[in-house]
Parts: sequence; structure tokens; C-alpha cells
Amino acid sequence: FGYRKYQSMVNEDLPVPVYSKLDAVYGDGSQLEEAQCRIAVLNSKFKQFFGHLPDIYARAPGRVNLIGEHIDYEGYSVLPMAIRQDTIVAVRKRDAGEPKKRLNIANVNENYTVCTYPVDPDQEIDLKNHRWGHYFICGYKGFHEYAKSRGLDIGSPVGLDIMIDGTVPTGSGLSSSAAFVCSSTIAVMAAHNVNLPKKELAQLTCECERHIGTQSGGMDQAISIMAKTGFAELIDFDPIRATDVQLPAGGSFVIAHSLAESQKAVTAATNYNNRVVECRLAAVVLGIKLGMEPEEAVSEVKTLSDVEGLCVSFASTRGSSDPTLAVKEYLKEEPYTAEEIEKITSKSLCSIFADSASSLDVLKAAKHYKLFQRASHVYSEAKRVYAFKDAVSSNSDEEDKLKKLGDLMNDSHHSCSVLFECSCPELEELVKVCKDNGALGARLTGAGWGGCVVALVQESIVTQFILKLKKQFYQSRIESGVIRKCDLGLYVFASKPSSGAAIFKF
Ligand code: NG1
Ligand code: MG
Repeated sequence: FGYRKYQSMVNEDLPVPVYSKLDAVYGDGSQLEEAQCRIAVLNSKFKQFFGHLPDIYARAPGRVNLIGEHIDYEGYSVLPMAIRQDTIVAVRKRDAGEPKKRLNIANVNENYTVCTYPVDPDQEIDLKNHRWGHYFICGYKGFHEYAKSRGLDIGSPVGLDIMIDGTVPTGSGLSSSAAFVCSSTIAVMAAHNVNLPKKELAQLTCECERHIGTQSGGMDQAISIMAKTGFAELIDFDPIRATDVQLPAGGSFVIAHSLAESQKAVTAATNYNNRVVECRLAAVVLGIKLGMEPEEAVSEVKTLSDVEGLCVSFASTRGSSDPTLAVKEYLKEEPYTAEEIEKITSKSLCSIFADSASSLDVLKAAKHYKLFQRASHVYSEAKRVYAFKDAVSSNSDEEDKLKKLGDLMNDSHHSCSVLFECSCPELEELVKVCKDNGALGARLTGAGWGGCVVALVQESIVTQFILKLKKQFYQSRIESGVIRKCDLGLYVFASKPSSGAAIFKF
């Protein structure tokens, strides 16, 4: 869009920090006490299970995305912040001589039964049988692939004992998956005495998580690794970069769970990966309509950002710079059938996606393709991210800023809901309850189809606001037994920007 690139001020060239004390990450208040308790439990369960203490711990936080949904995989910048909830992975590398050469993955939460895998960095992950331990293997495989491709000497693979403790609610759009994959990758890396610049690790962990079968963009891993206390980050891709964003004082972000769980790894073919495929097709069709040869478009165009330049030059013939003008002109609102698209591309959809098994699953499940809606969402959402960043850095007074940010969040939600269709009835109800009770803006966060809402609320009314949500959204669900009253604090809470991944060696 010809926006200026923001000057980077962060530490993406530094390696993951290694600490010998918990307070470097968890401060000195109740969070520190909680962390001390978690480590004590991890250690005692580790000892009980494996007969030793762990050598090393890695932690990585979940995140809440403030704005910029479903555009990271299209190459556009996003604006998340890390939350305090995180995953800690404790690991001990078995000596080469020790028996039982397995990867043993246990969890302090006994609902997650122990998973074991062979000591084999080349193993295939059995995607048809989803197991929670697969997320660790994503990091394990990814780190070894990286080491191999860079010629790092990490010795031959040995058994690992692993114990996990996660506090990011799962299926909630707060990236429990990325917290798990990032902490696992870092734990394996640290166990092999390697450390990498954060930006390299952000790229690597994004590739790691794709082993689970979702065609993810890199937002979650980038923020989990590069976050800094007190700042949200504008994340750019290609190359990955993070720019600190200081949120205006007087505002607070409240996260509230819709209680609809979204199991992205299981629903990928109809939800997440479906949208990735639709965006690619929209980009290819736009490219052709704007003058590319079909063959060239099919082989070169991967994302909507690849054809943005063409869309903008089209718009300029109309005296505008808005890429959605080209979308309106060249894509029809009615859904496309596969045959209609194949006529434009002169190539069968199966051959376009022949190299991606998960995309072929999408084609099998899809009835039609909503190219107009998906492209309109992506281009407009990409603009809202910069508008958000600009509003934060503008000179207007805090109240105006907060109002502007809230409006952008509301527009983002509307676009996700109507154009990208990644909302659900529970999220719609919760967004409405938030707005009815004074939120300046409220939107689904993360992939959607369930999970959490993030609401921007005046700091002065946060306590009151949360009470209202409890009454108007959660009370009936407590009465009908969906959740327990004592767990409410896990489902609705105010959140401050927290710090990124770290390694502990005590
Ligand atoms: P969550 O909410 O963690 O499932 C997913 C993707 C992001 C991004 C958002 C939508 C993964 C690991 N994460 O997040 O990259 O595309 O959806 O904005 O797939
Ligand atoms: Mg996820």
C-alpha cells in the first residue's frame, strides 16, 4: 500500500535469553509464586516419572491478536501481543549409553496421557491419528531439519525425557499450539547447546508447526519468540520483523472465551486450510484478470500480496489506490465452482495444488469458492492493521485514539464474520455482550470458529465490565454445567503485553 516501513527497534537479532532465575520472566508478584510452584511440580513429577531431574526448561507464551486476522499467510503484517499464559517444557537428554532410546513426552496434567515416539528426526507425524504429543514432534523434527540444512554438528539423535506444563487454554485462539511448538523447539535446541537469533527461530518454528497439517502464517510463533514486556508488536513477514507498539494508556484488553472450542488441526480441510486455498485461488484469478498469462499466474502467484501491485495500478486508473476496487471489478460475488475457476486458469485445481496433500483435502471437501469475499477481507484487513498502528502513534488525545482503535477492531470483526466467515454463534453473542457493556471495540481473535474475543475497554471500567460479562454470558453456562464457577478466571481476564520466549538453566 505504499505505507512507510516502520523503523525496527527490537531485538530480533539476539538469541533467546537464558536465565538462571524465574523473576527475569515472571517478575516478583503473584506470577512469580505461581511459576515457582509450577517448576516445583514439574520437577517432582519429572523425578517420579523419569528418575532424574530435567537439565533445561524452555517457556513460550500464547498471544492475543489485536488486529490483522487471517492475513499473515497472505504476507501481510499483523499486530498481536504476548499474554502471560505460557507453556513450559522441561527436558533431559539421555546419555548415548542409556537404554530406552525413546522420546517420552509426559504432561503435569494427567488428562494428557504419556506419548512416546521413536528417536527419529525423519519420522512422519501420523496426522490421521491426532495426539497431543504431535506438537512436540513438530519442534523436534523441525530443529533437526534445520540443523541438517545448516550443517550443525549436534551428534547422533538420543532419547529425550520431556515434561510439559501449559497454561494457555487450548482451542481458544490464544495460540496454545504455537506456545507448545515454540517451547518444544527451543527446549530441543537448548538441549543440544544451540541458540539462534530470534528472527531465525521465528521462521523455523513457523515451519515446524506446519508439520501438524495447517498451512499457518508466522504470526503466532513470531510474537511468542520476539515479544517484549509492555509492548504489542507490529509483525512484518518476509523478512520477519517486529516493531514495538506502545498501546495508549487508559485502555485495557479483556480476553473472554466463547466456550466454543475450535480444534484447528482436526477441522483444517473445511476451515483454516480452506481459506488459505480460497485466498490463493482469488490471487491467481485476479492476476489473470489483471493481465498475467494463466500459466505464469498459476506458477508464480501464491498470495494476495503477490498481486497487490497489479490491483493498485488498476485502482490508480480510477484515481484510487485501493486494491479492493480490482476485487469489485474482476471477482464476482457469487461463489465460484471448481469448473468456473478452471476455465480461467486453464488448469485443473488438483494439478495446481498437486504438491500439497492438505490442499488436496480442501478441494475434496469444498463445494464452492468464495473468492470475492475472501480477497475483500484480506485487503481491507491489511489496511486496518496500519490504520491501527498509525492511530497509536498519532498525536490525538488518548480518548480519541482509543475510540479509533475500537472502531477498527469492530470493523475487523465484521469483516471476519461476514466476508471471511470464521465466526460462530457463540462468538457473535459474546461480541454483542461486550459492546452492550461499554467495550470500545470487540472482535474474535485468532483463527476463529470458536475461541476467544478480545475487547478494548477503558481501564477504569474493567472490573465492572468483567462482572457484566460474567452475569450476561457465563452465568447461564455455569448453571447448565458447561463450566465451573471456580474456573471463570481462566475464561475471562484482562491482559497486559507480556514477555517472549526464554530458556531457564538453574
Ligand atoms: P490460532 O488462533 O492460533 O489458531 C491461526 C494461525 C495464525 C493466523 C491466525 C488467523 C496457526 C498456528 N496460527 O491462529 O498464523 O493465521 O489463525 O489470523 O495456524
Ligand atoms: Mg494455534
